[in-house]
Amino acid sequence: MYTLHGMTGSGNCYKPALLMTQLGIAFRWIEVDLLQGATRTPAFLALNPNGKVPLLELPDGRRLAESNAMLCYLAEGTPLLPADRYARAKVFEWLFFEQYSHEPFIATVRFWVHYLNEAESRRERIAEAMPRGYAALGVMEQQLAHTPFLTGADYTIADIALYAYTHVAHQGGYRLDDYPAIRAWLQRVAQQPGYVAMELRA
Ligand SMILES: N[C@@H](CCC(=O)N[C@@H](CS)C(=O)NCC(=O)O)C(=O)O
Repeated sequence: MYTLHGMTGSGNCYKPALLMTQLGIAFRWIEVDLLQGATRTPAFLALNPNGKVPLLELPDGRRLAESNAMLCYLAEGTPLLPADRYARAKVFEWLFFEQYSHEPFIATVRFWVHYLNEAESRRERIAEAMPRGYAALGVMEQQLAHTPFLTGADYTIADIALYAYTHVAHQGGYRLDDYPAIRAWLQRVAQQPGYVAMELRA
């Protein structure tokens, strides 16, 4: 059985949980409260020297860090990660985009505002980050105005990776009013077979 170490409410942790649920892969969840420093204990650092969740333990005991690496590993051989070389590279394109151009601005602002309640003290950093978050949303909007999913006609792990923080972007203060294609896509993703909502922390 797989074991996923994660924090409830973390989009990065939700990604592999959503995928495994959709693929019917059984897993157990171990809650790691990073707000209490649980990712920095010697025991956790022995599992992931980078001190971050999610951390996936495979049934044979091997471990995997990095949410998007988990998506690739778990989706191998399924339609959610196409075998065709170009189609696959297009999925990777969105996974790398998510980590470099989207998550650092959308997830980070949400973390400051929603989890740390530091909207006021981080006002300047938020003001710097938000235009870059909106730029990432603009790139998604442009694509989704033309295709139902990010890489085209089919739902893939690219959609899971980008859905995770886009659907809770409002918790960081982002508004999606000007992004109708993204809003329609969020609904489309939530209608996929086996979809489960992200558990949110109060
Ligand atoms: N690139 C990593 C990012 C993981 C990450 O930033 N995890 C955060 C929670 S969402 C974390 O564990 N932070 C705790 C820490 O840095 O101590 C991934 O996609 O898995």
